[in-house]
Amino acid sequence: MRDKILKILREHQDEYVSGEMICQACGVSRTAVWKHIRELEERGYQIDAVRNRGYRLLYSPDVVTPEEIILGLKTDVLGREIVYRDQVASTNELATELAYQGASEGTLVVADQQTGGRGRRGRAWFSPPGKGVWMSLILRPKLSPAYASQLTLVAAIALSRAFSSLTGQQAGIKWPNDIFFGSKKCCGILTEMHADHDRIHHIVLGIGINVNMESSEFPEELRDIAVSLRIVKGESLVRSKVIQSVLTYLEPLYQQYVREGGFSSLREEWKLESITIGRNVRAVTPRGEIEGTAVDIDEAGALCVMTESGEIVRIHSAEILFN
Ligand code: BTX
Repeated sequence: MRDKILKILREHQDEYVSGEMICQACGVSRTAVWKHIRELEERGYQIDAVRNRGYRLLYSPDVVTPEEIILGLKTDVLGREIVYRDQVASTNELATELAYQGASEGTLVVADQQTGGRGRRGRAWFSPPGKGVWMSLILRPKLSPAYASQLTLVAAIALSRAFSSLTGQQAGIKWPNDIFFGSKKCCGILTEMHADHDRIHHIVLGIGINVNMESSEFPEELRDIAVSLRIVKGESLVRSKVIQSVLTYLEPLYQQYVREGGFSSLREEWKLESITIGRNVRAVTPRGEIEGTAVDIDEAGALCVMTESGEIVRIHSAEILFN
């Protein structure tokens, strides 16, 4: 209901909309309308209310609530259900719980702040309030578990494209799960799945995006390695629009990944967004370090590194450092 009222106020931003008109459009009482208006105000919206004239929206805050994300979202599946929290330990954790409870394909879990945001291998992900997009999508692709980790690569294509388009600057993928501008990271992806031997039950695709932080707002240890879309663009962005853009770029790529059975048909598109191929890298793997030049990505998404001896090593999981 709040979504509907907000939509009406948005459509008439330059004029007052009578309480009566809202009541009729929404099929609720005047008292109910007034209650929803109060709730919107509590969430930071400024709404002018004038006797005998009605309501006018003066200001919308930069929030990542469902009503802001839904308005103008053009996807069919991704983000059609949205679960929002002001604060959560980790959206991946909450999304996992909801997935086990049967949440539908495409459900988006989003929080203003994470108190225990995680990266890979138990690392922490800095997720302060009001500045970033901390979100997880619940996906249920009918694929074998072998393809699950490839979803990270598919999402990376969408994110890189979305960020380039939002900022006007070229973003790029650092294999496997980071999006960079130049030598600094603005986004990380954490894909977690629940599967049995032959099928995926669900994948939680976690995405953390630094949107509006200034350099000084990053903790000391991240200042040299992290960047936000705002720093790159030179002006702040509306976080709900960032989410909409990501979902819009991701949906067709995700559908292709499901239809074609994995990442391989998207390999060339991944390469166009990559900042990894052609670089001298050090890959820190569970079985030791490999140094060489990243020369390709294979059909399964493994990074192909040519060592000094000319041997090509396929790397499936590693920490990549640029030399
Ligand atoms: P990663 O393991 O590849 O990267 C984690 C590393 O990135 C950290 O050790 C730190 O050096 C650096 N780092 C931490 N926070 C930031 C930040 N805000 N910006 C840039 N660099 C940072 C990457 O893991 C995957 C991160 C996924 C985060 C999302 S947020 C929504 C969802 N919920 C959740 O708990 N995790 C995911």
